[in-house]
Amino acid sequence: MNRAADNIRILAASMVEKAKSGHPGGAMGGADFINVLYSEFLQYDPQNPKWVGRDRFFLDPGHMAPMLYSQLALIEKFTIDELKQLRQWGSPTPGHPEVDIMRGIENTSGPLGQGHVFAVGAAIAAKFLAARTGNPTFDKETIYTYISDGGIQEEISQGAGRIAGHLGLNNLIMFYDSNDIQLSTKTKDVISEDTAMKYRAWGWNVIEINGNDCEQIRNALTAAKAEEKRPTLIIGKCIMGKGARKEDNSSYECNCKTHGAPLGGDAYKNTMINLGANPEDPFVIFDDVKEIYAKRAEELKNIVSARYEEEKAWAAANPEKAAMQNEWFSNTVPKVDWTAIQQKANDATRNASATVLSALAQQVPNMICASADLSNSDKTDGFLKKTHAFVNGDFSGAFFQAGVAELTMACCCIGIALHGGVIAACGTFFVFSDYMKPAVRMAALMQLPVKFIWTHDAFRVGEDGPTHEPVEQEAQIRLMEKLKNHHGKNSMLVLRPADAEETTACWKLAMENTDTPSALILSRQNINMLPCIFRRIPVQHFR
Ligand SMILES: Cc1ncc(C[n+]2csc(CCOP(=O)(O)OP(=O)(O)O)c2C)c(N)n1
Ligand SMILES: [Mg+2]
Repeated sequence: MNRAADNIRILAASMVEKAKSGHPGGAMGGADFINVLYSEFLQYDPQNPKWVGRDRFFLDPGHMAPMLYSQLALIEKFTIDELKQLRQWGSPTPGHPEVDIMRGIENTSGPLGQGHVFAVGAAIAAKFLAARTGNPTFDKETIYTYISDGGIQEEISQGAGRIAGHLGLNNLIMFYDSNDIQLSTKTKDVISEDTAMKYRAWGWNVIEINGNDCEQIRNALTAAKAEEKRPTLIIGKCIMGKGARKEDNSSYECNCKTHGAPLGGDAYKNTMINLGANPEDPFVIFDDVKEIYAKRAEELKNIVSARYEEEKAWAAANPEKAAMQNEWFSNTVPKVDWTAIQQKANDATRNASATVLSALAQQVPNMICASADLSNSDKTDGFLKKTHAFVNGDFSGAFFQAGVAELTMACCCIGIALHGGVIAACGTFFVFSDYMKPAVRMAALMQLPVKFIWTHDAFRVGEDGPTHEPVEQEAQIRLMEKLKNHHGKNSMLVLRPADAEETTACWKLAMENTDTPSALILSRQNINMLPCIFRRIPVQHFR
């Protein structure tokens, strides 16, 4: 087992060395955990990466890409040649991982803090799908995530910790690579909280281990999987740059310098020798390591086929639900009777949105709507009134009360979308889109069809004063809209309906947009209907 972890360390350090830039230290420290996870716990189908019931692994610190790519090379998702192209233009191994399910990368990561909140969203999606479909596979799914000191310090971890604990997401297991080192300082220079106690206070099951000890990692993961009520945090004390040596062959462990630079020259050579590699030919997967993963591939065949059998039995007993589930996961546009939606003349567009949301709640069974404690103001309550909110132990509703945490809410919605099978929407005041932009940007990069509902769109918010008046927000979001994504399309679709009828049409466009995020910018105040000669044209003709 240690050989496999050393193999990951060797590959990760060599990738960075070859690229002449990157982050070896964290990757080398986290290798033991990721190796135990992939060789003994993570349940996935090597032949079918998009299997809906697979366990998912969400990386938070994207700078630890070399660890993930090396691990994925051990399961044959990347070739050695691809590892050699780390951080090169156009390569499949960019400096920070970009979502690619076929290669086993569940999320784009880079901005610290967001990745583990995507995992919270995915865990919510799994609970929701289990409740909606009754398919036992969703109850068996485990969402793993890996966080580092940076993510723990990011404010968003407060929202994620609160929500996962509050909702009792026992299908979520988070490993904290606690290596006492961050980019520019030792952690003790900036943090003195009791992190374990913090997560316990949020209702998590917290296990503290030596993060480089296979046996302890294994036991912690086993206990975490057995946990029935709470999310689990495994705090692993890890050694930054484990196995690294300096040019004089003294220890290069626990050193800030290995965070973001190649080990370099003789330090690199000494490290390779120390880890059992040939410095002249380091890009090798050892035979005994191949054996470990070949054995796991065999085990996975049995695990997966048993799961498929179970899914088949469920589908045979529930053919309608099974057909529905297939549609949900194929990203088809949901069927909605748009013509039946009756708007009130001269209504505020947020109210018109509520009318649409009410229809969506009834007609789109795989939709989750969220609000950051403004549902009665942003009018997502149109949706809420037709369902009920998630509570600990009961995910039969479809409304997610996120509390006052706009960025967390947005990231959870992204995680829901990443999980697949579920459409996510979330609302707040437009002015607070400022708190969400980092996530909107990630949704755009990942081309996820999350719907952002932003109300109180103008200076006419009035009596609340300048703090609540969105003045420059639309210019910002329009700028993001027009940036082209990887497919040459606008990064997002931003819609600002001019009256109640247009609100229905805009919601239709948003629901039909399955490959970028959409935003609806809506008014608080009533708006006169446009004097439109086309008013009688049915809404399905709007394009
Ligand atoms: C939101 C955000 N802020 C800052 C950075 C830049 N950055 C990358 S890694 C890092 C700190 C890393 O510390 P840690 O997470 O403990 O990783 P380690 O050094 O242990 O590998 C920082 C500040 C970032 N990627 N994202
Ligand atoms: Mg660290």
